[in-house]
Amino acid sequence: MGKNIVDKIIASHRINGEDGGNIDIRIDQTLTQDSTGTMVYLQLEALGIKRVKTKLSVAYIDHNTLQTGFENADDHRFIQSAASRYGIYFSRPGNGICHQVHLERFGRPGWTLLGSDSHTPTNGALGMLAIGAGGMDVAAAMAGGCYTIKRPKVCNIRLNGKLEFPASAKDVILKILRIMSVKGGVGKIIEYSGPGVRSLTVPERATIANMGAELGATTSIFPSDEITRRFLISQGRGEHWVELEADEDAEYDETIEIDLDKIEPMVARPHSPDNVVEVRKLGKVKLDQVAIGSCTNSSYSDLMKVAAILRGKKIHPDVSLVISPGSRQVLNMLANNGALADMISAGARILECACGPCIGMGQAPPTNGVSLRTFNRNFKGRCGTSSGRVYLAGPEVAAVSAIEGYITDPTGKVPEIYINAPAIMDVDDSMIIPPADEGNKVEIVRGPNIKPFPLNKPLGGKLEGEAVLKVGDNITTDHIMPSDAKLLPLRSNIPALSVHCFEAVDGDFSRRCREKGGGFIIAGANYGQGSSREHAALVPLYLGVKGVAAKSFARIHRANLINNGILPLVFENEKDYEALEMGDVLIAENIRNAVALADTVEMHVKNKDRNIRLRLELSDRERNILLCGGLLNYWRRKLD
Ligand code: MIC
Ligand code: SF4
Repeated sequence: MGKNIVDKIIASHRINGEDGGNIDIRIDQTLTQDSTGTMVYLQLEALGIKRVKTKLSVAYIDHNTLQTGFENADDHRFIQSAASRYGIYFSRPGNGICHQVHLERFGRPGWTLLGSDSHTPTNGALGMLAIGAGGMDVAAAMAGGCYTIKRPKVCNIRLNGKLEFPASAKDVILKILRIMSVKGGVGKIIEYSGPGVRSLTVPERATIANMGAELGATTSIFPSDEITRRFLISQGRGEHWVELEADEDAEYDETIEIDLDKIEPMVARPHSPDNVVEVRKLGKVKLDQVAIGSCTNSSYSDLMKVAAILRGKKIHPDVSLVISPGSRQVLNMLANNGALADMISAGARILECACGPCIGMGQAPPTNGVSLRTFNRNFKGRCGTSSGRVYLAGPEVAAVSAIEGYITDPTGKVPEIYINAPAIMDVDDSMIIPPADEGNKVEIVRGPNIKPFPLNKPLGGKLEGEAVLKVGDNITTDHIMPSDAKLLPLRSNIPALSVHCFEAVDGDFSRRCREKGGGFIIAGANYGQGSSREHAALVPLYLGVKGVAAKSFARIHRANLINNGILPLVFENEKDYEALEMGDVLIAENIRNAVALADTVEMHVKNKDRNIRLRLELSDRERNILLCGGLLNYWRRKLD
């Protein structure tokens, strides 16, 4: 039987044999960004290593760049000094969004990448196995540990035909989200193939791979072909190219066919990226704001298309248009070829090359405001305005809509635009600082905002606690640990952050946990979808949360719970989910034995005098991590 691309990379990176469907793989590269990075480097320090063992590790600063107080700037210094000490490249604030810069400067076909950000799969566009993970997993990979993946199902999306203007790569992934939903990719890797792949540039592939995260997929991957080779040559890295295609007779667990020529402009409506409809069927939606940028859609070609649409026009007087280029390379090129001037003349407000409004760092829309964004997530409140309504679309729809003042299908409104990126891009790595040769001489700079992170204890014999919260399906990490301009500066200060845990869902949660000494969270399906932020586990740990009983979990968050010694428990009978109420007292006797050996655990609901059964869907390694009280304790023991 022939091999698909995923099989080939796993085969060349696996360390041991397969253990109950779990595979340990070697990690070639890591990336971190600042909002998860401070924690990663604190954890790396705690592992006590001298120098990272990966082939390449990069620390980016792109999320917290507002610097409204000393906190962000202090975190940047801490990360810069830790990077230099441990042998990590440092991409300075202003150099761009981690996934875009990594694609341009570092990603390599056939290699593995582990990143402390859920959109790390963007680099799957280059034929890389690029996976998003919690900070502790990334720290462990840098320390020379492997990364364990559950053997995923490989879902083949076969692309036929060719996109026709104004349809774009964003519309392809929005269409796939409509077909598969935000849960449809859980436990799967999406591998793209078919003749349509050859019509897509690397940045277009990156847009599609990027939003595979919204499907819940482990990652997405494209072949490495002649187009990949030309992209790498344009970045002065032709020598990094290797060909990587699936064998002709490769097998997949599932295949979906997409005809690119039938794709038309799409839009995701509030408040979920899979709430997708064709723009022409949307009806009239008046806009207050249009935001163009993010790791999904801020490549050179995306922004050149935007500039071409805006050229000689003015934006609608009721719309605020903000544009954040994905990297300094992109911004420099737009500045040099005049496209930036076209945007500015049209009325665009140019932001720095960073995540910016995508993570609520500025540009929150007005009360009840409607914002159209080329980003990847439109969860309620993420934009910084709880009553805000965020729609997601591609750059063509966004640019035309900024002029019209309402969400508009560009079909027939603008002449066809095709952008050919230059054969050689402007490469300037002066904002990427190599690590010190003698790392041990570098002192780590620590500001007063950096507080120690909570560390769990080995699992005891009995667990008891109240159900301190009950929530429904598809709870995102933005619900659990919100992030905006006020909260991101607190990412290295768990005690301060803990006051805001679950704030938008239940303003009393944090106080209740303190009063009751923590307890259990009761949740529906796909609990913890979205971001990789480990804070969505670290903060509940700090508040005393011992376990989450859910119908199902999102991949990265489940791993983050385990890595912090919090039990992910799955209802055997979903009726028990319905029956449980906040305030119920749950007791698990002999929990240590159950976690060590059993597939289920019985919990006694004390105030109702009944028992419920929960599944422990754990690998041997996960059992050990939970018994040790988290991954840091587990690795310390291993490294000892
Ligand atoms: C996101 O897009 O939600 C983030 C902000 O990039 C997160 C990381 C974080 O919360 O710091 C992610 O995607 O992992
Ligand atoms: Fe940054 Fe937004 Fe991309 Fe997350 S999704 S990495 S916040 S641009």
